[in-house]
Amino acid sequence: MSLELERQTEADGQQCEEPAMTPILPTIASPADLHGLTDAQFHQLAQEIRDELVRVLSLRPAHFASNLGVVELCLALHTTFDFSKDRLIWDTGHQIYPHKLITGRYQEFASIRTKGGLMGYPNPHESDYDLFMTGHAGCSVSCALGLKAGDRLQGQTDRHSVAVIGDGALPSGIVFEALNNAGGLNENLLVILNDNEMSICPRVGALARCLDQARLTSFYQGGKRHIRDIISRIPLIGGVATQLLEQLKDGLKAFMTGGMLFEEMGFRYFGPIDGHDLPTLRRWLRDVKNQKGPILLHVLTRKGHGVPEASADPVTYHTPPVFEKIGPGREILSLKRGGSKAYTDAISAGIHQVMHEDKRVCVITAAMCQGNKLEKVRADLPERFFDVGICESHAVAFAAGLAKAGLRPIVDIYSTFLQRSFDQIFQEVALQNLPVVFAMDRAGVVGADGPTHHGTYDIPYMRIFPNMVVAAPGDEADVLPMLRWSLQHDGPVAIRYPKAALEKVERPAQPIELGQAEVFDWGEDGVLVAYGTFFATCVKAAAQLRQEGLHLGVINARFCKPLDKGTILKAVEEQPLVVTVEEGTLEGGFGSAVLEAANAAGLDTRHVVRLGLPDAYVEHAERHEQLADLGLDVAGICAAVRKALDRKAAPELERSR
Ligand SMILES: Cc1ncc(C[n+]2csc(CCOP(=O)(O)OP(=O)(O)O)c2C)c(N)n1
Repeated sequence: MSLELERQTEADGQQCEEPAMTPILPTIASPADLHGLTDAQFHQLAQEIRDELVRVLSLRPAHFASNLGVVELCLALHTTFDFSKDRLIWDTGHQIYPHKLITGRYQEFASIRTKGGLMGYPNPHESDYDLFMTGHAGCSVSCALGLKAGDRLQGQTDRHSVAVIGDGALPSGIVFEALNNAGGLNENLLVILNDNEMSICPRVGALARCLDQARLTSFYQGGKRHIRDIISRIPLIGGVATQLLEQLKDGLKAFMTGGMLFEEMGFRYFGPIDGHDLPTLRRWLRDVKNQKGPILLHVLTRKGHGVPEASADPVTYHTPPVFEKIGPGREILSLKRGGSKAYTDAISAGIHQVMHEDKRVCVITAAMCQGNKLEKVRADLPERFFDVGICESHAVAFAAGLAKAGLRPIVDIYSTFLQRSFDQIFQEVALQNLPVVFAMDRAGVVGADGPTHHGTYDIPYMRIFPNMVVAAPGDEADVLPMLRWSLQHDGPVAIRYPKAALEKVERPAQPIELGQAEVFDWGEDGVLVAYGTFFATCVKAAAQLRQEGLHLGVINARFCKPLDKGTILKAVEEQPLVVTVEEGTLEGGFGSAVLEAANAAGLDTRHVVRLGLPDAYVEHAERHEQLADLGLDVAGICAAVRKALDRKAAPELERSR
């Protein structure tokens, strides 16, 4: 290796001037305005960015600790490269707020994650500095490599390509596919590993141990100086001997720093360096900027840096609830926890219970122990709790193995992230008819995270497999019985539930039976067929319509596949109006299943109305705003019924009761 990059991570030794009194952040309209700032001004700017993060993010839940941790890295990147032409991809995109603040979006920053405001993730509609709209982890290296190869093929060889990836996202399978490809192509690509020792929860797996090894910097720094000394003291060696010693040095360096893995994959590994020391960061970035081939720069940061509570408890402060701002010593004054219990609470409590009832039951999360609320299970039953990291495809194939071995795995993954595992759901689970239960969290609209995170597509992507049971509890009362039932079923079962507060519909208990809907009320003027937790909303809508003199029945469908044809097709045959209601895309969803079954039975379906998510990406907003805009709240369902019944008055749609 020719370049001598062995530098200490101490500050340049430049003297810090007194911080300027006038705020700097409001004057940064684009990264070009960063040029010419002194070290003291950069220091002040970093502080102002953190203050702005605290000011805005204390008002609403948002990614907090990850953004505090990348302030210096963001400033260093934007002062070393020109991302108006160079390429920058922040993996996942949840840590992009400092980047937004210095790329022309400071004035709008207070609107972040609100309806009509800035998105909490990269968004090319907002700025040319955001190249992809993302929110799922692991694709940065692939995209940056593709951009580099694409630019090169079009003669734009002066464009640099940079991916910043966290140590939590690093173990994703796709990252290794990309590293392998990059090492093979030998493209000039810079991958920055932002190592803060955390995913959302503490990072897991063997790679974590490898990175921990890299933190033994004092040993490494001392070791490499020692080797350099030895080489320089050997007189008059040349040719092969020098080369061998250089190779030995590189090998030892990589081994000692945990970078061997990357070196083996064709990357030159540099670091680890202090990611909060801006002069050091800038110097290293300048050094690696014009190196040839793929480079990995290992940067050590601290999640929550600059806010003591956030750095001490990065799990809570990954996305904290609303909090009271900073006290005199920059501490957070109080977190405002609270709110009602959600479906995730009921499912995780149910999982805990069934794991006690049946020793064969295991649970698998893909780095979402906190989001899935599985902390109690992890503490109580660690042997049957598996956090596999951000590796959804692996999670599903691993569950298939557990099932084949005779266990009863529950794969607890958000609907949107489970998309990663589509092929493993098909081949390793469905095709083998293995008893794997998919607990699909966040199925439906999720509010402020927006289009990358809505659980929109799981009904269609699950119902296409012949032997997959596709189910959804209608309310809280259905949750535990459905979970228990699913574990008795001899084949795969997918259960979806939304990011919503628990609701309970008062009624006598009706046991869960395969493919059986629950008729809550049959109705006279029509029937609302709810798939999932819109059951409670439909009961409220029916009550409201009753006051207007309309008697709408309500069916809690419980199963999309197998569909309760006996009940639902009877409704299509007998009722003047059938409204299907689901919290998923209408393209191939529950309503489509009803139409397909009715069509196959030769029934007239002109009086079947489907309510659900449109064939469009739903923007970020509060969940209740999204449901209202989509006509999926009580008012929307009532309006749809009124409209349909007016239409029904037209002679060609008139049906006898
Ligand atoms: C495919 C996928 N699975 C899960 C998540 C949820 N998630 C968002 S951020 C995150 C942790 C990422 O850790 P890391 O990459 O180290 O970034 P950090 O927050 O530590 O800076 C996870 C698991 C996701 N965004 N995408």
